[in-house]
Amino acid sequence: MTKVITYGTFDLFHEGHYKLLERAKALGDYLIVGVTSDYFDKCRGKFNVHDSLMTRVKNVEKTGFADEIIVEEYFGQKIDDIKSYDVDIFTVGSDWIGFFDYLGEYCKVVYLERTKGISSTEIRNANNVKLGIIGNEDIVKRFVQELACVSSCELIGIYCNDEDKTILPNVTRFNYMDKLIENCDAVYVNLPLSERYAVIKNVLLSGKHVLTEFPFGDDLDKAKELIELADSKNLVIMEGLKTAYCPAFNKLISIAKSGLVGNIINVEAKFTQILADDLDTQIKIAGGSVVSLGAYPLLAIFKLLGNDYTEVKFYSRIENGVDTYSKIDFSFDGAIASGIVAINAKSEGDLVVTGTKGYIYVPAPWWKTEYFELRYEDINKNSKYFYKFEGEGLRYGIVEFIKCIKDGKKNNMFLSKEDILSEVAVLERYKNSTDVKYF
Ligand code: C2G
Repeated sequence: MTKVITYGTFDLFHEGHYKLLERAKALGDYLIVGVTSDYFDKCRGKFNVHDSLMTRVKNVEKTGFADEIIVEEYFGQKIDDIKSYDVDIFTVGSDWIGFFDYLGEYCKVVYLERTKGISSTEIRNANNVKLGIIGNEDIVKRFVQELACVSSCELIGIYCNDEDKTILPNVTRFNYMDKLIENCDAVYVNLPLSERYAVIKNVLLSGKHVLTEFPFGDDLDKAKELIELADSKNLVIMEGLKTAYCPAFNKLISIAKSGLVGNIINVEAKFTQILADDLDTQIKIAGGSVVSLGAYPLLAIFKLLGNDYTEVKFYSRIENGVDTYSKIDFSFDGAIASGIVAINAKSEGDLVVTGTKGYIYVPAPWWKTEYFELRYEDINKNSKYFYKFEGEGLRYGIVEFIKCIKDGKKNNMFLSKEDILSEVAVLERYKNSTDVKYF
């Protein structure tokens, strides 16, 4: 019996996939099809896969060509599969010519002619989301670079009210904000917090989706108004806090919630920065510590312990009239938590989740989580988890934004509207100096 194996994502299953499987089957007697897992696709740079793994497996199954379907989860798995399934022929489309020659050491390698004129990328890109950018904070450059890794999305241009600011080359500059909005389906708003509310409202009233930088705001009524406005117009409104969307952070939350370290009784998250040598520049870049960085520890605390805290207290060191080092303490029913943020002081930027059976340790920078450890009294039980964090991480949020728009999803579980409002409520309390001790 000749055993054949082939692999693919098989997203938005089309004729090219069908013909490939048909010919792969004809190469032998038994066909094994490896369908890539979502995580593996992200690791190999495929970010906008539309269909779920189950849908993709079902579509392969429906063709009737596969005798066996397996999931491809890691680099190097092809060699393991060829050995363990005793495979005679590895085959894949001609777009991969040469790439898999190294498998020739284990079995025969056949490249089948790729079907011309059709691809999942083309299908996905048929209805590209037209995206505009309003603002030109420093992060815009990184955002544009990250956008290049996301398919189904086309950058229309930037509007920036500061004429002195240079715009990235190859990006169209619009002189009027309304003209940009008119030409887009969705807008990424990247402006100082004080200017954001009015612009977001304008974009929503024009019927366009909004992705805004963190924090979402520091005025609860205004935040609610924007969310309700988006809902009433069936528009997506999302906050672009990268950690919320990245794989390792989400695995960490799932593992913590599943009880592997027992009941969670304390969460300690720190994010400290010194971006510039002099404080004035530092303040200009970042603003105060709570408003510029508070969203990160709040995310970790609320995701792990929920939003129902019984008490919150703030401690802030003030320099030049701005909070440069702050601690936010929470009490929950049965747990406590604290976040430390700084724009002019430095300490370890780690995250520690204390449980009744052990703890989770995430080394700095935890907000770009790639690795974390579960640690116990008996060190033999310790385990380490690794997940890739691609580029600057902004792509994870952009992908979710585009997906929500395309699928007509108004809320997302990574950073829901309830999460956003909890964040804003804390920042509003801080702004109004409720429960703040200055030092
Ligand atoms: N294919 C084809 N003709 C097309 C499109 C795709 O023959 N018009 C083939 C591809 O060459 C591949 C298979 O269909 O053999 C699945 O394609 P994708 O889903 O795009 O998967 P791909 O990213 O090519 O992954 O480990 C995964 C494999 O390396 C292949």
